[in-house]
Amino acid sequence: MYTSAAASALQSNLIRTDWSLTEVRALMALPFADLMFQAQSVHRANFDPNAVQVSTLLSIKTGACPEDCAYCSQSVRFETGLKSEPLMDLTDVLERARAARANGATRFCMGAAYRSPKPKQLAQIVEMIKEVRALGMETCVTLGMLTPQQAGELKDAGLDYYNHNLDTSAEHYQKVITTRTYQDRLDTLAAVRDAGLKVCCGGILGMGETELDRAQLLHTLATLPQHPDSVPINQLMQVPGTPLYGVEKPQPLDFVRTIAVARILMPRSYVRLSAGRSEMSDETQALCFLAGANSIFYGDKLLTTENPAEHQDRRLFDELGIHTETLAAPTTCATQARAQTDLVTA
Ligand code: SAM
Ligand code: DTB
Ligand code: SF4
Repeated sequence: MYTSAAASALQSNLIRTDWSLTEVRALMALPFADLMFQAQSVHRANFDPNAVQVSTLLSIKTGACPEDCAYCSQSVRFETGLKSEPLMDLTDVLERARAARANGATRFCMGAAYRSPKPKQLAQIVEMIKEVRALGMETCVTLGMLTPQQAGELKDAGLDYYNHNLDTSAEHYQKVITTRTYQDRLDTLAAVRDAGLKVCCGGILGMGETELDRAQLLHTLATLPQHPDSVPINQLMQVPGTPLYGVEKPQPLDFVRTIAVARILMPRSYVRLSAGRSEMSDETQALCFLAGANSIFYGDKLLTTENPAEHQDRRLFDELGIHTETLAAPTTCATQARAQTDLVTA
């Protein structure tokens, strides 16, 4: 076992999109130490093992979504007590982006509770993207399904990343969402990729899925025509009133395993330890970083649910000797560089 793990680790620079499901399942089933050794080897061959990329999220349009995603606080179909908010004004969005930049975030991710954006909404969001970019930050938006033309408009606006998650396996997906298909998701991902945007695509653990569903999700992600540039792995934030409230939570070590396998399958992708950190111990998060996670959402709110307080993350990073990534010049400005230092040292 040790020999085969070590042999695979030697391949740590190889980018493959032809993984078989059998290979993915075999990785999932490795003894923990062998899995972590492979994941660390791949991680160190491709990234600074002590650097983490930091993004901040903002819900720019909240609630009243027509879709029925069984995990989501924002679906109009569930009584979650969430207050709906229309699309935010540009000035308010910019104020939040400046604050995120001052706190050390290099990427600003704007999420909207749409099935798919209407032309007028997209035009307003295009302005937000242009102005946030002008602040020297990377931009990411998640707006639901897109046509190829809409993806092109976002690319022309200067958008860096589009987030569109596959969430789980194709089979389990039908039990979680009935208002769109897995193929709809894959079609939007193709439109985004073909427009030349960077793809942010991952999933959620803790939705009643099996280990096979998790392996199938990772297999689908790792066999897309190109690996997603960013792979968020979320743990379900259980929202009272949603159908998935009360479902059994993933075992922490199974979550770590999933991160490790994602790292091995997609060596050069950023693997983001996403939603759910507020319910994880420092030790679990540390194991996730050891397994190859190298990106987080920073700031005390995700879209509608909570994230660890900023001072907690600063303390954890300090304890682990983690530093946050800065953007390469010329986009990095002096304020941002100062804020990065603050984030690590405060
Ligand atoms: N409406 C768009 C869509 O679904 O693509 C964009 C916003 S939606 C909130 C973005 C992603 O957030 C979802 O695809 C899902 O992966 C994640 N998400 C939503 N609710 C979540 C929850 N309660 N826990 C963890 N992740 C969640
Ligand atoms: C992703 O994978 N996770 C983020 C982001 N992409 C858009 C969203 C997490 C949402 C958690 C539930 C909420 O705050 O509403
Ligand atoms: Fe709507 Fe997105 Fe929530 Fe689904 S995940 S209900 S599409 S906001």
